[in-house]
Amino acid sequence: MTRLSGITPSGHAHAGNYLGAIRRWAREGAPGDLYFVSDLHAMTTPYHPQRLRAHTRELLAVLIASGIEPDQMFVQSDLIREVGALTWLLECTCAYGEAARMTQFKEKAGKDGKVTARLGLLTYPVLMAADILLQGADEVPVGDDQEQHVELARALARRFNGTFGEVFVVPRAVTPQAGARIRDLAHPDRKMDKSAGDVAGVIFLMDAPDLVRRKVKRAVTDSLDRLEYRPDDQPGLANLLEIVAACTGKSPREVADSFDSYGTLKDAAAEALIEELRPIRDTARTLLDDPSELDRVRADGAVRARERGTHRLQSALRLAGVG
Ligand code: AQP
Repeated sequence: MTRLSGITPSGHAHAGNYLGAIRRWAREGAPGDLYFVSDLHAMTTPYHPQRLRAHTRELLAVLIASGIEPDQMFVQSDLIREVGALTWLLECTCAYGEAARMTQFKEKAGKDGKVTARLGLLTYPVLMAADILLQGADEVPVGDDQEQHVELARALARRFNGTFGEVFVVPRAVTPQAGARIRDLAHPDRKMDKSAGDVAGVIFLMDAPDLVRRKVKRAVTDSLDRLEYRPDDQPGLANLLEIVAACTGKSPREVADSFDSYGTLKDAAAEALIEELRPIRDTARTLLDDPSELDRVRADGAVRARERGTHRLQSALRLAGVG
């Protein structure tokens, strides 16, 4: 069984990515799982080319440093010819209305979306379908916001198979076990985000320990001064408790019971994060300082991912009457 998960280099990887997703991939992943850095997905809104390249390498290094097997990962753009070709076949299978009604497109495109949004923002779910169908993924673990896109991939796979001939595995969206959902320390009303404009409340995996301490010290809590786990009433405090819980394996309530002031809890949260992230940061830094190892993993990953997908692409092209 093949399960496919992607992570977009839309910024530096943060503690939320790690505690909520990457760490689980490393600990609970099965041998058939595939992980890819979805750099082409980061191009649907304005971006900076050098930064995109650097974030892509950093994410690859973080995936390796986290313990995911290097032979299970690849970078999406290394397959741009295959993925691009399949995207075109699928775009010619997809109705405009199907793409235009995607909730994420409507949200990200905004009010004037139809006029000013990049065409790639509209068609990106079809690119995502191509990623999934090219690799023959059976399962795609996604949050609520991406479920609709996997539904589209299912619809396109069925339609293509029905119209031209059986070639694609019809994928299933699966909901991953609820992991830690880490909030922005400075704005606990929103999740920790790679592309946040204000990074004061975002703990990046590559942040130095002193910077982590400073960011956690300034985390927004509240004025109730009551150390209880109440996510609805005290989201900032709950976030710190969840962070310590995610790092120590305790429940947030147990963590709340073991502290008697916000100050000591913040110190513990900072130290827990620093220790949890230290091995990832150190190994990722070593990999980034020695580009040859990272280049080798990347090149091998590209070869394997291409081998997995090429026969499907060739069959699809032949059945569609081209190539
Ligand atoms: N704050 C978070 N807490 C827990 N898990 C999180 N993830 C993202 N933010 C948190 C999980 O990380 C995986 C990869 O995410 P993605 O690359 O698809 O990015 P995203 O979900 O859109 O959120 P980001 O990382 O903050 O990026 P941008 O700025 O582009 O929105 C996913 O499994 C996601 O759930």
